[in-house]
Amino acid sequence: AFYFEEPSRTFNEYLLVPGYSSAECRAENVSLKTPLVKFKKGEEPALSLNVPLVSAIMQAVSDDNMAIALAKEGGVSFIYGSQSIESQAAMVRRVKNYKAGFVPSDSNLSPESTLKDVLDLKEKTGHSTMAVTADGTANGKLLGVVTGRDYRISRLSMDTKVETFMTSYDKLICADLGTSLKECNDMIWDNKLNALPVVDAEQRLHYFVFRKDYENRKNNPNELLDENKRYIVGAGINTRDYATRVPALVEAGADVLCIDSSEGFSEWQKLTIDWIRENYGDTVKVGAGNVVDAEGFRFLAECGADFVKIGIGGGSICITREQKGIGRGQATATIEVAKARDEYFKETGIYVPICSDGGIVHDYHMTLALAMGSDFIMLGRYFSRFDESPTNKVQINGQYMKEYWGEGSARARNWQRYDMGGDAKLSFEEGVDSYVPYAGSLKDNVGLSLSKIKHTMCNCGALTIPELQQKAKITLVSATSIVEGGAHDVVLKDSKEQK
Ligand code: MZP
Repeated sequence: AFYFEEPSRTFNEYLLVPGYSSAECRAENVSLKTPLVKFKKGEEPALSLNVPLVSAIMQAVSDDNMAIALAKEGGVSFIYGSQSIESQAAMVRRVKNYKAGFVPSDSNLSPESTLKDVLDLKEKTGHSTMAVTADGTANGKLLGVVTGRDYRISRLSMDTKVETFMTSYDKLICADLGTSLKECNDMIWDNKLNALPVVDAEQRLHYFVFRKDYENRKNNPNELLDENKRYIVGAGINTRDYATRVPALVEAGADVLCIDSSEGFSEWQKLTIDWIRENYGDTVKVGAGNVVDAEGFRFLAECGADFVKIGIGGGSICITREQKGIGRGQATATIEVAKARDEYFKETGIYVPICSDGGIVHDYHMTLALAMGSDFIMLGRYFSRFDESPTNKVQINGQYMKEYWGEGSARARNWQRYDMGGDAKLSFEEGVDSYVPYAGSLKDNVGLSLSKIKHTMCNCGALTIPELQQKAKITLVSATSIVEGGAHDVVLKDSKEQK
């Protein structure tokens, strides 16, 4: 057997030691832009992230709703693959068709239409928002607007007639196509509207400007859109049904794919990438993984992966290490793979981004993962706690929780992620079904985490991620100094406040 010289370690065992910060080192000067897919020396990657966060390929994390919310903040979701090809492609399509405030001008809805009619059309067209007017045309009196998940929080039944809901939009004041966003917003405020329909010269309705959209967009320079002003979205695939799943996802508009496997150092991944290259050349971007050492990285890089994902057994819901005794501390795996990525770049001139996947507990773990060489980070538990995750919010002992379960749990039944090919289905679980404390909106939480990352980077004298990787000074910490790092030797007044 081969023995590694050093024990493998987790992020919790490390800290960053500050470096010199110049007066320039201010959070507002920090750029978190980072490559998502491989590129040649001197060239730009075909896809980049504005913030180094992607959401996990999991049922409890990444659906279309999450993807839109995260893209608005500059990251990317990978829509989970443990569902039918049709429903996964429909989720991708909904993200790609999402345009804030867009409504179809030929909806043909009338006051007699039911909420179900509206939702069916919304689903069919993939539009995020539907307008309902009194005579069913854009010229008619505006009765209501149906957006996102409104119907789930309302008490309306599917048979409710549209004329009985959302009648608060009783004024139809239109802006002309070409009116600036600022002018629209002024009209919204002056007329006490929540939304402003924008029409063309023939009075055809083109889109809505929402008060909230405007406010969000104004403060949101990170929003991640490709040339057509559509949100960027990823999707998970597996090493079994790729010949049918990949074409469906590509046709739906997925920008990037990722082979979702708990153990990626395998011929199955090579066969999957080979198939994609044979059929699509380099036009379809596909990440691969997961691996935890240099050998695994090189294998996948040579197979042609567009990025490589790192991590076995470190996920919060993962019991792979207990069940099978395989895995590696996430920090050690990241450090070794980053070194391999740099060597590969030196040798070939091809930079293959790496993604540390799983095991992030505190926000500073994100900064450590980046400093250790990760180009971006995949998170499951973190995103599952937000309003935008697809799971139920429940109250347990007076505290709000969200459900969060592993892809290797009996609940997810994502066996293809764990088996090694062939027909046999795995007979034991590698993940658990759990609760996580509800944390509020994605926007607020991501904003806070990124602010911490930026401030820490400034402490290290770095204004970009590559600069952080070059300048970071990282130290191992002893068990007793970890205790020193928290509040200690004081009696806390309110333990809830501390959390
Ligand atoms: P975390 O952010 O919750 O710590 O970890 C999320 C990651 O755990 C996922 O991106 C995936 O790689 C991994 N995962 C998902 N399901 C399981 C499982 O059931 C798992 N074992 O390990």
